[in-house]
Amino acid sequence: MADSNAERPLRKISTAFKELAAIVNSPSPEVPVAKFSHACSLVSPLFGCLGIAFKFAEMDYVAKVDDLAKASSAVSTLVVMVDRDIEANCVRKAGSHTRNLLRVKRGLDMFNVCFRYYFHFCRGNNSLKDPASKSYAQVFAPHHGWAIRKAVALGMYALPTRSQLLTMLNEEEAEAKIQMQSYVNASAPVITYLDNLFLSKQLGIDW
Ligand code: 1PW
Repeated sequence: MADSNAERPLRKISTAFKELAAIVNSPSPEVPVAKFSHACSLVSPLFGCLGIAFKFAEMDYVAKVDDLAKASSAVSTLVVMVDRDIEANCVRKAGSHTRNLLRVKRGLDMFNVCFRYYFHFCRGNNSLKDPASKSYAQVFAPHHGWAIRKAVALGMYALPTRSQLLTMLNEEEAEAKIQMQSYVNASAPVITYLDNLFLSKQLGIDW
């Protein structure tokens, strides 16, 4: 049984992304960096659920979200943040806010894809290896070198089972699916918004 007093990360994530979706779906979207980085920080526990092999992925994601949170004290919206990096000519520089934003976007996208695979191909299957491998292959692998791809492939053998994951998320199967679907729906327009932000400024999204 799910413990009603414990944290339920999936619900927090879906609520936060519904709020972001409402902003990006508005006629002139202004996404506050603080609100965006807070929503992204709620996703960090999902990386933490993937097992010890993915500790490095969690640390990398958390560091990049922290960088965006820090940026929010000096810049209001994501557009302003990206414009500042363009002016400073540092968009692609390691550690730039814009570069970190692109990496964080991939993290959001990976869970979006992972949850969708989970629904369509893994009914009744207790392993997370298929949805996790497929979403990694689709979203991150094209941007990672051999060593990282190899480490991730090995980590796939140490993923928790679906039941272990549900226990960590403190959810029953049915409710978890509702919350995952809600994240899939809400994060889609947010991810599209971010892609369009990069493309509209001719920054590209494949680096
Ligand atoms: C749904 C389960 C899927 C599990 C796979 C999770 C793997 C996520 C990828 C994490 C990669 C961590 C290793 C760090 C890589 C960095 O070199 C790279 N960061 C990312 C997020 O791609 C680039 O970072 P940089 O050079 O811009 O600081």
